[in-house]
Amino acid sequence: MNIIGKRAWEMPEHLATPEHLFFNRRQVLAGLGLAGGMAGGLMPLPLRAEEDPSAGLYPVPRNSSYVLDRELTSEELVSSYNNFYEFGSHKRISAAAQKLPIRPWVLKIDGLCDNPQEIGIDDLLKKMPLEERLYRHRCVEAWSMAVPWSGFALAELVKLASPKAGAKYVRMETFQNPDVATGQKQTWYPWPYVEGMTLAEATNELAFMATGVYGKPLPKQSGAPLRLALPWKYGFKSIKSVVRISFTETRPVSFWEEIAASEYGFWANVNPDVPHPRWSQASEELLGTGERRPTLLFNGYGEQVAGLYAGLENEPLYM
Ligand SMILES: Nc1nc2c(c(=O)[nH]1)N[C@H]1C(S)=C(S)[C@@H](COP(=O)(O)O)O[C@H]1N2
Ligand SMILES: [Mo]
Repeated sequence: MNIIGKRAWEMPEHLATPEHLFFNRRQVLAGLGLAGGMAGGLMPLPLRAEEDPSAGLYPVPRNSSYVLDRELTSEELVSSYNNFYEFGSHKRISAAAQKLPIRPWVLKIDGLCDNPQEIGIDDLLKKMPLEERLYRHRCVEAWSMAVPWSGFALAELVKLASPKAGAKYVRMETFQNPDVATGQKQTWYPWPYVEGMTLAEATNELAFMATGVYGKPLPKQSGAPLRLALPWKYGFKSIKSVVRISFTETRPVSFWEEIAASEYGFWANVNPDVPHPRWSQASEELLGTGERRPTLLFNGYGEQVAGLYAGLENEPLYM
C-alpha cells in the first residue's frame, strides 16, 4: 500500500458530520427504492442478520463498573462508520460486509496452552458469562465513539485455553476469504489481519471480546461474530471477526505493524502527548456530536492499565 500518499481513512473530519450521514443514508434508501416510504411491502435494509442464532441471548446484564463521561454514540453511527479493510479502505463498508457468512463460525484455540480446541461460536457463547460494558473507542485517526458492547472478558477465554507457563503473548487472526471480502484481493496488504498483546494485557479486566452491541448480536461490519475491544489502545488493536487465538512465546507482528511499524506499533496505548506522523493525538472528535475533547492518557483507563507498563518505559508504549 502507499504509505506516503493519502489513505482512504484520512477522510477529512467534516465527512463524519451528521449532515453527511443523513445524506448518505438517504442515498442508501433511495438506491433500494425506499425513499419516501415503504411502498410495495419492501423489507428494510437488512444491516443486521435477523436470523442470527445468538439473537435470543441479548440483551445481557450491564456491568455497572464501566461508566462513561460522554453520551453513547448512536447505534446508526456505530454500525455505519467503520474501519474494516477486508471490505474496503473507507468507512462505508457496512453493505459489503453483509456478504460475510458468520455461521458456522469456528474459533481455533492453539499454541502454548493445555486446552487447544476448535469451538463453534454458539458453543462458546454458552460457556462465557455475557455482560454489557459501556466503553470509549478511540481510533488513531483522532475520532472516538462510546459504545455499549456485549460480550465477555477475554480473561475467561484465556482461562478456557489454560496457557502454559511459557506463553507470554496472545495472537489473534481474522478470517481469510477474498471471495466475500474483496479487500483481501488487494495482495499488497499482509492478510489475514493479525493483532497481538501480552498475556498480562489479555487478562487485564478491561480486555473484552465483544459479541454484541446495543443489546443485539454484533452486525457484520462491527466484526461479527467475535471481535476484540481493548479500550485503552488505539482502535486498530481491536481486531474484528476473529477465527484464531494463539498463545505464543514470541511477540506477534500485527497487520499494521507489518505495513508501517514506525506508525502503528505493537503497544499503541492512547497518549495525547505522542503524535502519529499524520494525526496529532492531543484531541479527538466525538463522532456524531461535533464536539472535540482533549484526549486522555490510556483513553481514560489508566487506573486499570497503567500498572501493566511498569518497567517497560524504554518500549515505544504509545505508538
Ligand atoms: N479485521 C479487522 N479488524 C479491524 C480493522 C480492520 O480493518 N480489519 N480495523 C481496525 C480499526 S483501524 C478500528 S478503528 C476498529 C474500528 O472498529 P469499528 O468499525 O467497530 O468502529 O476496528 C479495528 N479492527
Ligand atoms: Mo482505527
